[in-house]
Amino acid sequence: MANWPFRFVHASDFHLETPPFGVTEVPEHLRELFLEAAYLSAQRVFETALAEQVDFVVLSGDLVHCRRAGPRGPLFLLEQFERLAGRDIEVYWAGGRVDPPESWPPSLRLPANVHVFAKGRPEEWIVRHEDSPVARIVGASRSERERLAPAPFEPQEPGLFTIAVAHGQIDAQSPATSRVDYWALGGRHARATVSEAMPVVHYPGSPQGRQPDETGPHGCTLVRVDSERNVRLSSAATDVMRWRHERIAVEEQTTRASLDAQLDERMTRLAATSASTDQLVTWTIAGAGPLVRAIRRGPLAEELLARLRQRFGQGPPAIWSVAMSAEPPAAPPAPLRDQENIRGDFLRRIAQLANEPDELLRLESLLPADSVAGASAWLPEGDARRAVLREAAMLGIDLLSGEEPDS
Ligand SMILES: [Mn+2]
Repeated sequence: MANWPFRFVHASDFHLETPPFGVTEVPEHLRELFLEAAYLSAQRVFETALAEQVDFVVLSGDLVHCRRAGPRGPLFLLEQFERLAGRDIEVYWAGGRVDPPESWPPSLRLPANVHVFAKGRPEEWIVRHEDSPVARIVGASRSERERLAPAPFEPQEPGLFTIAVAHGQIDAQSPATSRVDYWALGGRHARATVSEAMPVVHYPGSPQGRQPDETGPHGCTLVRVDSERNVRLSSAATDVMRWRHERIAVEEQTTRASLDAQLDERMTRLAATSASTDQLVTWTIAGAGPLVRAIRRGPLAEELLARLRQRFGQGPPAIWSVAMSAEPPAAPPAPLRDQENIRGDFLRRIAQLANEPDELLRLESLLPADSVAGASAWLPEGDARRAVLREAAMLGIDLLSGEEPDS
C-alpha cells in the first residue's frame, strides 16, 4: 500500500534539570555554557524540527524533572511547543522516569498540538495529510509497576505505518513478528539503533552529553519515511559542548617534548572535527617509562594540563582538557614480580587474582574494626575488576619500592 511520505523528529532525555557534571573545576569562561547546555541543546532539537519542516515530533521521555528544574523547565518546554504550534507541528510525548504525566504543573496548560500519552494501556493517534491517514502513533508513558511489553502496542489492523513511543527497553525477541514499523524509544543517553531492519528500534540519546564518559556527538534523529515505507534515519547534532576521551601511548624513551608534540597534534585534529562546538577532553597516557610514572605520581599531569588549557582551552571554540591520568600497564614488569621480596609476593598474588576471575576477594578483615556493621569490601567483576587489580599492582609497586629511582 502506497504511503504518503513524511518525516519527523525523534528525541528524548533532555533532562533539563541536570547540567553537565563530573568535572572537578569548571573554568570561568565555560561556566555559563555548563549552566545553559541542557536548555540550549534541547532548543536545537526544536529548531531542527522547524528547519526541516517536519510533520510531527515524537518525544520518548525524560524531558524534565519539573520539581528539580524549577519553573524554568516547564516554561521553556511550553514556549518551544508553542513555536511548533505556530507551524502546525504536532508533538507526541510519552513520559519516562522523571516526567510522568502527573508531574506537569497543572497551572501550565499545554497547547492543543501536544499529546501526552497516559500510563498503562497505550493510546493511539492518527496523523493525517489533508484528509488521508498517513501514520499511526501508539504510545504510553512509563509505568513504575509494569515492564514494557510490545504486545499492547500492536495495532489491531495492518496497513498504516505504525510508530510505537515509549521509554525503556523492549524485549529484543518480539519485534520480529510485530506490526509496529518504528519503535521510538527513550531512556538511553547514547544514541543507539537496536534494529535497523523492520521494525526499526531506535534510541536518539540525549541531545547533550552530561559527563566525561558520554563522549562524541549527541543530538536528535530525523526520520524520513518514503512512499514505499522505507525508513531513513539521520542524526542531527544538537550538543553545545562535546566530551572526548583521548588516549596516547608512550614508551620508555619518549621524551617530554615528543609527548607535548603528540598532545598538540591530537588537539589540532580535534579542533578540525568541529569548528563551532566546545570540547572537553579527558586524557589517558598509556605505556611505560618515566613520563607515565611522573604522571601517576608527580605534578606532571597538572603541568601538561595547564599548558594544554592555556594553548587550546580558551577558544572559541574552546578545547578544554578536563583531566589526565596514567593507564596502568596490563601486567607489572616481570622482573619485579619474580623477585623474592614482599613486593614480589604482592605482585604474584595480584596476578593470581587476575587469572582467576571467580576467586572472591575477602577484604572485610582489612576494614577498620569500627567501620559500619555489615559494610562489605566489594570488588567489581570483568573489566572493572581487571582495572582495580592493575591499579592495585601499580600502587603496590609505588608503596613497596621505597626510593629506588628506577622502580
Ligand atoms: Mn534519561
